[in-house]
Amino acid sequence: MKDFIKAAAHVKPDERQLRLITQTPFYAFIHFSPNTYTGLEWGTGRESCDIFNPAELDCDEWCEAIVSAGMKGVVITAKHHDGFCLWQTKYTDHSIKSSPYKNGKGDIVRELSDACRRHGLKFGFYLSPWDRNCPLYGTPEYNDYYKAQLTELLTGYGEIFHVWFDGACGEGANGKKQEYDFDGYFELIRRYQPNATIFNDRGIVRWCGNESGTAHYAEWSVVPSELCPYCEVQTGPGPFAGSLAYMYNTDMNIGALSNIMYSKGLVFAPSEVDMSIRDGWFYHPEEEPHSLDRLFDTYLNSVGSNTTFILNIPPMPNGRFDKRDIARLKELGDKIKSEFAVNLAEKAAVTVTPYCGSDTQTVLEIDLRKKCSVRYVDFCEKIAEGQRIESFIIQTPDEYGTWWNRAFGTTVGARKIVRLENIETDKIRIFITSSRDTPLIDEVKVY
Ligand code: FUL
Repeated sequence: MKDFIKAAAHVKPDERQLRLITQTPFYAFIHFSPNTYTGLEWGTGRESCDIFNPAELDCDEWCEAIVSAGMKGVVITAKHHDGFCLWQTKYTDHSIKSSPYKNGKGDIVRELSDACRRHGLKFGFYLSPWDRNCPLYGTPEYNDYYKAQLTELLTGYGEIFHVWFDGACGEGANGKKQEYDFDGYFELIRRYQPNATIFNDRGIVRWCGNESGTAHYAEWSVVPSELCPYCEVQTGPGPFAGSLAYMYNTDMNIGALSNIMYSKGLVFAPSEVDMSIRDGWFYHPEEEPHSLDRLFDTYLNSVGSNTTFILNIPPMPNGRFDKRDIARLKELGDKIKSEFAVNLAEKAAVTVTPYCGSDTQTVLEIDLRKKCSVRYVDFCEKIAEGQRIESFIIQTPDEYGTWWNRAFGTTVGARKIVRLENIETDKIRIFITSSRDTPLIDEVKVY
């Protein structure tokens, strides 16, 4: 058991995963398709291309709004389940070329990828495997069609940072379901965009298990290989290896010891929280953007809880973002900036002491050198070396020097932001109460 726990502590991200979780943890999603015009969330695939005409489309405006929220990239639905393609694909007429937009000459994937470069944003795409329009769907030939489209997107639009695969697999136009060739799809991405990360409900970046913006109570990037068959297995089997066939992302304790000891081996697969700024993924005029508090809480619960965060903003039928969404994005960006503006630990003295001689329990004491009002403790593990911390406590002393527990936490990983209720203190302890190997804290910030 001991050796297995140690091995679990040394399961590491690959370069792509590391880049995403440390450099691009917050990015935008854009859902845009005939659904924007019909009010549906899942199009039937029988929509006329004539309805798609975003005459006032302005990808620079999208990018400015996205940048204002502090996001670092964009992923657009190049094709959603209705099969309508937003780019000039050679393989179907159910696309922008049959629409009135720019007299059939438009290419929104091109417009957005160019705008992203102008605004310093990374660009990625969603290509729905489920296609309710394509007559080939449900046959082996569909996988060739899908791969041909994937190749167009991977080779025609510059650097792609993230490719998003939806797990949905419904019936197509002929009533049949499709067996997706994910191995083949992934192989193409590796060939043409070796630096891209891949989202899939079962890894390489995996689904957090809900669409309401909540990381798990303990969010582990080290999970059983049974859950993420496309990731490299980095350990031997757990001491009780058996079957975890029942396990899915919606389970609450995916990476917990009580679970991984039954696995056949462990992989590194960070989780991504996906949520829309409004209830729907597509634009519905009657919906309002979520409150600033809800969005900021989600940010703390995702980026601040060892997951990445993809936040959807749906364009309106005219191709613009709703002014209410633009304003909310800016408020969110401003709030993130102002809450994390002054790092009180910048000049602090930090001492690290093993607790009672244990190398897996450690006390980090941060001497802020003067009384401050503390709202957040923000710290991370050296995630390139793996994820180790199981639990921690934040403590501050009272006027007699007695240390009191102020907050409890579980995992840390790439980043943990702990919210405190404006505690007046000059000293803080992060007491790592359990770790799978010597905890390696990379950075501690206090706000
Ligand atoms: C789901 C899809 O079915 C929704 O329409 C949306 O695209 C969401 C992000 O993923 O699985």
